[in-house]
Amino acid sequence: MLTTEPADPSAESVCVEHRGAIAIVRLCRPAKRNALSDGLMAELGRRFTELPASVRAVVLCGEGAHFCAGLDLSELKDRDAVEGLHHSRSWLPILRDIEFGRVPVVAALHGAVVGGGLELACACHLRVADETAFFALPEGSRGIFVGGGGSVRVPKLIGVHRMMDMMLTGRVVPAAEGVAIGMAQYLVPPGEALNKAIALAERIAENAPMTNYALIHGLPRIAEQSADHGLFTEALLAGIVQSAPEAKERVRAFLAGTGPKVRPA
Ligand code: 1HE
Repeated sequence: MLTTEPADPSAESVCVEHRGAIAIVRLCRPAKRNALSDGLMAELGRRFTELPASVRAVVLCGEGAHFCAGLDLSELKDRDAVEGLHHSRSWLPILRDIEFGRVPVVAALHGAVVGGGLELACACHLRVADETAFFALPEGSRGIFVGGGGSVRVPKLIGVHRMMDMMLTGRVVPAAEGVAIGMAQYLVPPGEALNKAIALAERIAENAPMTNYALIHGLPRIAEQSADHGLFTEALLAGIVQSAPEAKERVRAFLAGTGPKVRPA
């Protein structure tokens, strides 16, 4: 069943559709290429924190010809250093709630995925790019800096040296190259990013919720721990996840010959 929840007309536009266990969160400001105004960011944060418990995976996408043109440059005011610092930090809890929320988030990318739009995409767990997608960090040419966690999240995907190149030279990375260097995990034909992202989200939603939760909260943290601490965290998560009744049932089903087998790709 598909239900559409109209966005609050007084707020900047973010729309949410529910399809069974999947929520599709859409940036709906195509006239401004889904530029991230303060209002849109607040609405995005609200939409993610208010997802009902029935949602087991989310798809994040953009309306119109582009995923997202980044920070709304028309709101770049004459801020002093302290105001600029606080504005930048105002994005962080919103992106943290996406990255470390309750459920995995799959970004469906097409057209421009630039500046803050790329930072937003990098807070998601999987990224699907169609062949029209292009990645850029034009902050260097605008005289500003990344401020939505990009300097932390982007190098984890593509390495400091590639981010340095994108910011120093304004290099625009096309979709296929973006996938090859780790910016996104999937490359699909033009117009297919949303369908592929929904298919992936539906597959993810079939997993035991506690396994998904352990993955999105555990893997990034373990990656930042020492090997010894990481192995201990892993053992703790393994113990908790396998103790869920649903996990026991899944293993029993496989042993009884009714659970799914792993097939060659
Ligand atoms: C905008 C924005 C925006 C479009 N803020 N209004 N981001 C950038 O530096 C990217 C700036 N945008 C572009 O390079 C292009 O607009 C696009 C490649 C994304 C799309 O091009 P196109 O030809 O489809 O659209 P357009 O004609 O350039 O833009 C349509 C309208 O959207 C136009 O407004 P209009 O009133 O004249 O119709 C544009 O002004 C408006 N628009 N992008 C405000 N970004 C946490 S720190 C993050 C720092 C950053 O993100 S820096 C990167 C900012």
